[in-house]
Amino acid sequence: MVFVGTVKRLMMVGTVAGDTFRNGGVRDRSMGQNGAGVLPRLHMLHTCPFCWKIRSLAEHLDIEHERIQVNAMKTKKELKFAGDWGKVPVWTEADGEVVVDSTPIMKHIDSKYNEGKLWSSDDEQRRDEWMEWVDTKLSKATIPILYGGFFSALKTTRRVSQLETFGFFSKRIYAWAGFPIMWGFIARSRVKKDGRKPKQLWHDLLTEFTNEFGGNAFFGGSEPDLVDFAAFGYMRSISPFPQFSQLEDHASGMAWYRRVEATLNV
Ligand SMILES: N[C@@H](CCC(=O)N[C@@H](CS)C(=O)NCC(=O)O)C(=O)O
Repeated sequence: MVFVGTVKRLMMVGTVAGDTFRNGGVRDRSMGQNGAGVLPRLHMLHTCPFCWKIRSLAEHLDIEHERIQVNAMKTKKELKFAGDWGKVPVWTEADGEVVVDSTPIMKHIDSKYNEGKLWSSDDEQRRDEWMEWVDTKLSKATIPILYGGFFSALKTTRRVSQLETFGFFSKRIYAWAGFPIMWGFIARSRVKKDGRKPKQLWHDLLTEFTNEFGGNAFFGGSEPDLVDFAAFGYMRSISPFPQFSQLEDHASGMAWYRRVEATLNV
């Protein structure tokens, strides 16, 4: 039983994609143990792609907030204050309002701190379709590029064990057991299913996305919008890893990435 539980946790650390985004939204307004505070708080994992969406948006809007890096093996326990959700990112307002699920959190932040300007659009159908595209296609491309090959997975697992907070034993278990699990079971089956090499998959997705700009600098036009920040967040989550260099030679994708990056207050 303990082993099964450990394996399950290992599989969840370091990018678990594929959610349907249906359960999100404002969770509760109670001021629990982790409720009220001075600054808004972001419970996160350093290597979680969904968390990078929120970090990037908060940096763009220059929202002062506290980041709490949860123990990667104890997410459920450390996020108990958010009900049964059990996943990062979780955003907690200073008044105790808890919001879960990355895209609903982005919409919430934009609406509360920015009058909803980044989500407002003349073409809501296009915006919604592309947000869905970003949240399914780009989110699913993170595991293959990080874990899709033997050496790639080994490098990623080492880096995750350096970046995340673990206990003494779980860090070592993760560094050794996380690698064959992520590589063997998850990433390889995704790569096989898609049929393309992970780098090619990213390049195709970046081409498809930037082609949609219609000659503009961003998806949102002359300024980035929430769809840009969601896509940017997924791409940025690869930046702490050596595999990011595989994305750097996609010219239009990288030019867009740098343009979005230039709007952040970091
Ligand atoms: N749909 C969610 C997915 C969040 C998610 O899967 N987070 C992962 C880390 S990348 C997690 O916390 N997993 C822990 C678990 O499932 O127990 C979102 O967009 O926020």
